Amino acid sequence: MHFDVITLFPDMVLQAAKYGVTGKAISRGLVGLSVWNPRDYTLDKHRTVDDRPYGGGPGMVMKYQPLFDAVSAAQQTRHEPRCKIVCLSPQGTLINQALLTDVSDYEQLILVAGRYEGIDERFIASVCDEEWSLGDYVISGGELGALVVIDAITRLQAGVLGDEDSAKQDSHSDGLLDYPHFTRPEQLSVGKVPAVLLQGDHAQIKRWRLKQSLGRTWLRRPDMLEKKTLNTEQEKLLKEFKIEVDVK
Ligand code: 4GX
Repeated sequence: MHFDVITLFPDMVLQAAKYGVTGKAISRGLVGLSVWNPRDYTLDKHRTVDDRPYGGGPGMVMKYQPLFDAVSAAQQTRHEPRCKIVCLSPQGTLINQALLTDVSDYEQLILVAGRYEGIDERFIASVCDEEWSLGDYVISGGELGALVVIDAITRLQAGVLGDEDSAKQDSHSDGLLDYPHFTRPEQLSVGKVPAVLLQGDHAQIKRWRLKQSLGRTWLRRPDMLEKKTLNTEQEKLLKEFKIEVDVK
């Protein structure tokens, strides 16, 4: 996967992408990242990327031409057949693990990170394939959205995570929340590690973890459980969890 980010703040994206799993994946050549500044594609001496909105109102709007030329430059350096152009905005489809998994086998993802009040609608309508949103809140620019998308998709690329902590084990990958985690010491003043995790019975540990995942999803995210059909084993574990919380 090669990521191209169209942004007025290219250093923000490059610096943030240096850390952790994403940084390692880039340095190992498992994913690629390029940035394109629309200001470099302006044609006037003031290098203008924005202008006042037709119809009036507060704020500025990003102009069509510098964005169009920046995206064209990103497309021309590589000619990947499986390429998607995505604009980050609060008007977009809410992203989730399933959507990001669907696009994880694309060869190129061009992410348009806008600033100001918005982008000329003719650019969104005629150049972008999709509009994606991080969530129902407003941030100051699309860069953090692009970084979230890059991070989440990079984790899904082959060879990025070790086999042990494969992306298949991530919360949300099977439509459930993660189970609770514990590490040393066994005893703290605020509580002890559940006994089942200390006994080494791996079938029992697996059963306990699945029960916790189902129970937490039921307690915290009933909307996620409604979208899922549980098998007989999962139904049984969730019933047990409900009885256990009732007793406590
Ligand atoms: N999830 N923003 C983008 C400028 C903008 C406005 C309209 C295109 C169309 C956001 C979000 C988000 C604020 C980033 C407005 N660009 N991005 N920006 N929520 O709030 O992704």
